[in-house]
Amino acid sequence: MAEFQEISKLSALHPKPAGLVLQYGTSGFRTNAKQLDHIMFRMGLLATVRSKKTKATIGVMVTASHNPEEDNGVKLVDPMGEMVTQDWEEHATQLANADQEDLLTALKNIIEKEAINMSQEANVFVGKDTRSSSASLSQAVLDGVSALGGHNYGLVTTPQLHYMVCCQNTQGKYGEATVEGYYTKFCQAFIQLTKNTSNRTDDQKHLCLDGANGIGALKVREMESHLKKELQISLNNDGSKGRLNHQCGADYVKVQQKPPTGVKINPGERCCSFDGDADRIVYYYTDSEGTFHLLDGDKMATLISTFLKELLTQAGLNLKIAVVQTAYANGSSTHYLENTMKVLVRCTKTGVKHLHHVAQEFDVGVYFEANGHGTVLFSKAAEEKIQQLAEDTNVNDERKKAALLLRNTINVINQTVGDAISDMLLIEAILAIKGMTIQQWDTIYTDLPNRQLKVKVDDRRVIDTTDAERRAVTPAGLQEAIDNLVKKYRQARSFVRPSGTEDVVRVYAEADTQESADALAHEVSLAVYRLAGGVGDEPKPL
Ligand code: G16
Repeated sequence: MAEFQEISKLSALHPKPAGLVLQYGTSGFRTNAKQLDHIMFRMGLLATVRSKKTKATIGVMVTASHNPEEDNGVKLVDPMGEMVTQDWEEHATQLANADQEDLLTALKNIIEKEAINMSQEANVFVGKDTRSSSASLSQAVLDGVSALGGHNYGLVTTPQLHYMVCCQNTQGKYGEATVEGYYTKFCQAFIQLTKNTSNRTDDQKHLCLDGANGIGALKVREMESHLKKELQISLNNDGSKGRLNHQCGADYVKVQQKPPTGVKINPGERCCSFDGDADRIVYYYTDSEGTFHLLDGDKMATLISTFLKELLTQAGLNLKIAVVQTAYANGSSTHYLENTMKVLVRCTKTGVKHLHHVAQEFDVGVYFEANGHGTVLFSKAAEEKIQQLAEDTNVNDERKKAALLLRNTINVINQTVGDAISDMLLIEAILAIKGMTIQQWDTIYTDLPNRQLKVKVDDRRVIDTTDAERRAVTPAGLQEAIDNLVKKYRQARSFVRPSGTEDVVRVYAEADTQESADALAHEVSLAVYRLAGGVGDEPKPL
């Protein structure tokens, strides 16, 4: 076929370095940008055949999100804006690792296995973040799709690309498939939600935002006029001078448990940080003594699910609500959700794709990773019931008001994926409606002190886990060592897992005091270093 000749010709411009093996990880392929050119080209090919298979538009996002500037990555976005399915992740890994001369055979195998009609039209949306390597790498993706007509969106946040793929495949039902359509949809919902909170002062409308020197900063600037001053953002780390994710951004703030370097924060001021591609957000403030307080994904899940549960009760709607978390969820949050709020809590493996699928099992599924990546999913039936009630002329004022608030809440949420911009608008609206300060939100429950560390090992795949990553199955003796260390501390918990986005093993520990959490995290790191092939210097105490 002519297409295959074209692919042979173009693939020679994007050769695979011999011997390089990469895996489709937590969120696609991710490594140093220098190693990714052939991967991008091949993901362009794969997205095209995925599009033919699904007869729908497929997204390709070029980003390494929270990783450092020199890294990059790529992931595929499925028709409803969700992550690509597991069996296609496997196709992706196979295609990525085929030797240069075997590329066509690998591609033909996928086409055959999936029974793809190659004469079917294809449509691919390509987006990229602001990394310096993203321009040429997204061009490599476009080379992969060029024979079949892809659409280049240029600079967008990851969630904007997910949103546009969904809009395109729902013929505009979810919204207009443009960046402008995105701002219109979410900002209008925000204005509607906050319209009866007009006595808010400018101080209450003010939010200090760290854009991680990434694409989120550019997009917030573009969006600002749509907010009609109902949210007044002072933007730091807007990309004009600092480096992407360097001493700033959601991952830095969450892991280091401190504000971004160089940002002046007034005591009590409400602040938040995006990550490099704006799919994560965390909130924080410092108190009058200068102590830093973090409100992470767990705190957001709690605030949002409390708000939704109250509205569902007021609306008299019997819908099943659940919160989906991962092993990183602070023990206090799970305890509060289960015992005080009495909502169902589920735990999954790390990775939005895992949380998203579990959340789909409920009428209202609130999912958040502690690192600030999350959203809310409403089942079709739930949306219809809310819509009917909002339009019903025979219901009392209280139920009607609750139904209208629920309807606008649905519209302010990007249900395709965790989205820092949409989450920010939702949290800001909830705080405004409840007349709540960030300090009041923070006191809903108190986090157990915790610590996250990274350990470098020779091959992180030696660690295999089970029970939603809460227990290590291999290497031998590691879990036993962790169990024995955990016993030494009060209210303690710890687990380890290989990262799917960085070449490290992640260690998490929590306990009754910060000293204990730090000591436990250090001791567990040492166990990983000794039993799982640590490289470089032994981990030092904090
Ligand atoms: C990605 C995923 C998240 C995950 C994070 C860290 O986030 O989308 O679900 O929590 O990586 O994953 P890991 O611990 O496996 O490295 P992002 O914001 O980098 O796309």
